[in-house]
Amino acid sequence: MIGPASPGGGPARGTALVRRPGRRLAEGIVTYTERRPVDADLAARQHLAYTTALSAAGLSIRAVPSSEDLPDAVFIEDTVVVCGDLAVLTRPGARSRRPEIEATERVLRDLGFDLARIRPPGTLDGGDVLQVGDTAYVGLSSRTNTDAICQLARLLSRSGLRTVPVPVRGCLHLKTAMTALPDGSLIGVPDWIDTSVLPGLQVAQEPTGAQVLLLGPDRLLLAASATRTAERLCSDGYRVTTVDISEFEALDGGVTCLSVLS
Ligand code: CIR
Repeated sequence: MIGPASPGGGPARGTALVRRPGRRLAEGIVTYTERRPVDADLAARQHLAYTTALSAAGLSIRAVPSSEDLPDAVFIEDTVVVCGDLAVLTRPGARSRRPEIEATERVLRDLGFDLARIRPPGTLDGGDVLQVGDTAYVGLSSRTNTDAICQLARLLSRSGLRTVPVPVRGCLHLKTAMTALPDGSLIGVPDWIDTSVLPGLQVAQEPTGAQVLLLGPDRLLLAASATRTAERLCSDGYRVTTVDISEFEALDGGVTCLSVLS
């Protein structure tokens, strides 16, 4: 959880950690999409609209200082896994992203989190960790390895969570492929994950991935690119807000990767 330290001890709840994109955003890593130009001004406006949508949902925003030297730092989700008062600093699979951890760590320390970290030879991106109730699904992906999954499983077991590794293929992270709805059901793109280890998966066949961020018991934030999923979830009775994040999608980013929610 992220927020100002609470009077009762431990960090306060209901906060979103974000990191503004820098001017060199276009130099971010591209693995699964064809590289195309990224408009830094448009990206800045899209990021502001994203942050505004989080505020409108009642979250208080805590910004980690942006960095001009780290093009992928806007994808802050990959730097930490938060579970209650515990923040597990990751060790990103892409070496160029490892310096991003420092600024996240400083803010989390300020906020009073209990800090732990993934150690070598483990590599883990936060985008591979989906917590649903007392289960943490962790993508075994091109960025996250088995060693890190074992380390994370040990850390999360102290908070009563069980860890289920989920092989991921054809997309960057587990949360690109799948996310959870407020009732705990899973939704995503079955071609990109090993569904045999999952209790069930509603199909959301979107070209850019699962693209659903849970903001409350009936409130969801979706990427504007996920049009069919947005229509379906609206008709299922959810309050759906959409945001255009095209400039981040161009760098393999999705709607969850721009924040860490508590
Ligand atoms: C990368 O390749 O690391 C970035 N360009 C995109 C990271 C997206 N992160 C996420 O979906 N959690």
